[in-house]
Amino acid sequence: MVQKSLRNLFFFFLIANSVMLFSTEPAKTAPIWFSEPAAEWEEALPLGNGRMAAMVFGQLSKERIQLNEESLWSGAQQDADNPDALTALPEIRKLLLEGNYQEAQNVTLQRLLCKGRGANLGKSATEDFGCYQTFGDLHLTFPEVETTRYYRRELDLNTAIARVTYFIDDAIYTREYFVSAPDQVLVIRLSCNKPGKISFVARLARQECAAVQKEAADSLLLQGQLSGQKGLKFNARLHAVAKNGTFLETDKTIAIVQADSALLFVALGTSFKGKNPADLTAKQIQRASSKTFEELKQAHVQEYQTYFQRAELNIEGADFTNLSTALRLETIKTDLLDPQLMSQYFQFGRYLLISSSRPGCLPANLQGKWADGIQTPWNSDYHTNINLQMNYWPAEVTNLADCHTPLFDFIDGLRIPGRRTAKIHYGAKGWVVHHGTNIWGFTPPCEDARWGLFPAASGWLCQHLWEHFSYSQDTAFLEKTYPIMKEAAQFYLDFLIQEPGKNLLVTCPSSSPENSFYGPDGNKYSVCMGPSMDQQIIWDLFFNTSLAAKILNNDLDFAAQLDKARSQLAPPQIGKHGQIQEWLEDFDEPEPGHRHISHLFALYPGQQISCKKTPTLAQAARKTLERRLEHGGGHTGWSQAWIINFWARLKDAEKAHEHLTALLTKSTLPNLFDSHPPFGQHKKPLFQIDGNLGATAAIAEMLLQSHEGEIQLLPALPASWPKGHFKGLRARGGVELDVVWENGKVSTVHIRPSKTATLKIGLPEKNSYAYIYPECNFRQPEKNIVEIDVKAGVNYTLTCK
Ligand code: FUC
Repeated sequence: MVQKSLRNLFFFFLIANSVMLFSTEPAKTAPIWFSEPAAEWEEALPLGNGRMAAMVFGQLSKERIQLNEESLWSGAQQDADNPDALTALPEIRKLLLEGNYQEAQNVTLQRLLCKGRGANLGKSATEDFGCYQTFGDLHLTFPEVETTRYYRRELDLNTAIARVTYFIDDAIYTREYFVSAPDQVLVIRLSCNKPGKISFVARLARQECAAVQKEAADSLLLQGQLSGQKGLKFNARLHAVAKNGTFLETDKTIAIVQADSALLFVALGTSFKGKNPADLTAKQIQRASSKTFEELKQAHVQEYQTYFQRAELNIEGADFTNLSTALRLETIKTDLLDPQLMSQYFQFGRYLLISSSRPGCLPANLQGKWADGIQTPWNSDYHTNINLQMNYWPAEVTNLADCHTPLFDFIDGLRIPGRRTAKIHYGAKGWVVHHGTNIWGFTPPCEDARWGLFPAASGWLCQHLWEHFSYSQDTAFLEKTYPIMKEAAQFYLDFLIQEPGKNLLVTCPSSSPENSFYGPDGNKYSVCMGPSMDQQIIWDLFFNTSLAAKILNNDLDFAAQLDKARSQLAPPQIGKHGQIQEWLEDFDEPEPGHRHISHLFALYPGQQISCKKTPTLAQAARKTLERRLEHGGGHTGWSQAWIINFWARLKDAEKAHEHLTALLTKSTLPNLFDSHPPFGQHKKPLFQIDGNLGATAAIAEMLLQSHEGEIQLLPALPASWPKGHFKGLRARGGVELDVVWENGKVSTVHIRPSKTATLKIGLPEKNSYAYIYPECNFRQPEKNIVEIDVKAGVNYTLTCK
């Protein structure tokens, strides 16, 4: 019944909008909106300035705004490196070389892992590893409301402002919320079109380790210290300014009656890295409250838009903006197409990255910076066997390269503990990190080898340094970060062993992220040597580091050493199902539909496998994917997001679209957050940000690719996206592009090179080149390939037919 009326409604919208269906007017990104307050955290609206974060529920009489600050982590720095590992290493290697997986795994579990409890199976709130935690809540209690004539709660992605509007009789109430980066406070304005209507009580609360005191009629201070000797100290301050209202005398709350409007400021700080949160928050409140709301808002919007407005995407389609976001997500379950929702999802991904990863901040964790509770899912930490890396896949291509920098700083910070781990666990030079880490610099393999033994994570992280250079061509950056890549490579040069059977270099011991195989004795194992993902990551690292040395014209002996070792690495192999093998041997696996598809790293985000350069391997990658999917793969958000990227790289537009739709219909919460187990209240999966960000990168990958030495425009454009445009996407080689397309063909391209170079631009098959302005040296090796010599700083327009 509901489905039927929904269908009728959509039909009406389709007709009503058919006139504007193919309008060329670039639409602003539509807001995410609800017609009711959030009943659960997963329906609230996320705000953030990179460091602080807030979730806005928009409840009428009992408003809750949940607060976070990136450094509020339990735990502390610890020495978890295990000297016994090095003594066990030769024995484990010998056992693996003999094919004794049983014993090798046993010894690894007993002796190679960290001291202590590691990440304690993702429940480390009271352990040394620690856990990212909520800062607490701001509660606002308004007079009880019986009914409203109208209610709307929205997040405007163009301005990063959340807004709640409701009518009670003839009074129109508006609440506006934003987390300002320039002023480092959460700002809330409560207003009404009639005077004297704003009355409320505000309080701050945290479920543990904190106490609240009233500093003045208009100011509260929540202060605390997390448990443990080295537990972080933290402070939250709330300050209120009222227009024409009265402050009441209350205990531990701020109470205002009959104001025309009110402004609230929240500042949050911790003692992480020796900071003084009491001073910092006091200064932030003082500074912010000396400004008007309009000044604060203008500064916030201006700063935010310097990021957000760099890229734009409009995939044209019916306009469903009259439906709430939750309803739109329902509509696509009925097979109705909503390409605009996909454009919005793309911009929401960019919004999330901007709001959780600004320069100078910590990187976005498993939940970006939005996490509720004391024991957050998986500690809301940094998993480095896919999740952290995926968070940053959209950074370069969607023109948020500066939002990538928190990851670079973090990688740099892992070098010191990572060197210790390399030396103590493996007797190796360089630095290493395994499957997961935290803000305290945890680097050894954690509590269980089945997921914790992933020594390729440091190599993978270094790919991000290289990609930043690759997109920007910034040699000063390359020079600065080359030592980090070099040191990571040095670790693998020491860690790799010669596998006598095939006479190849392999990692040993290791595992293929979180997957297991049937050993020759029919039992299930994880510990092995030379899993494909390790080999591919190291290939990538050696290739990039060697190229970096050559570009910098420095360290050429080391580059030669890397080139030699790279040629000896076990290469991708094709197994009995026609698939890319996941392990060095063609093992079968108990879970052929496993969510990790690690052995396709070389296809994405790597470059060792590609349609043009290695068509046979690309075909095997396709088989791998098909096989995973036949067995139920892609059942988590991030796994689905990775799959979309794979299909895009395989140039299969319809499959990419099918999986993007699946992500939106199966793994997306009503506020567009990606979902992932564990399950919360009502057995619903909770939030994890990687799927959002991975799919944002995937949408870009469907529209623009640059990994094969040429810029490919619309390489995986589905039939249901016939018309649209993007602006400001970036390609490797220092190029920014805008593209307009119609009938699935490119019509206009604006090219903004930052480097004088020869560019190769590939158009969709049915497309050909028409004209370029300003004229430049031009060649056309194939009908749909254009080769041009461009000059840095000159803007070119290419028209196509
Ligand atoms: C990896 C994944 C899980 C989950 C966790 C946070 O270990 O295998 O699915 O995403 O990270």
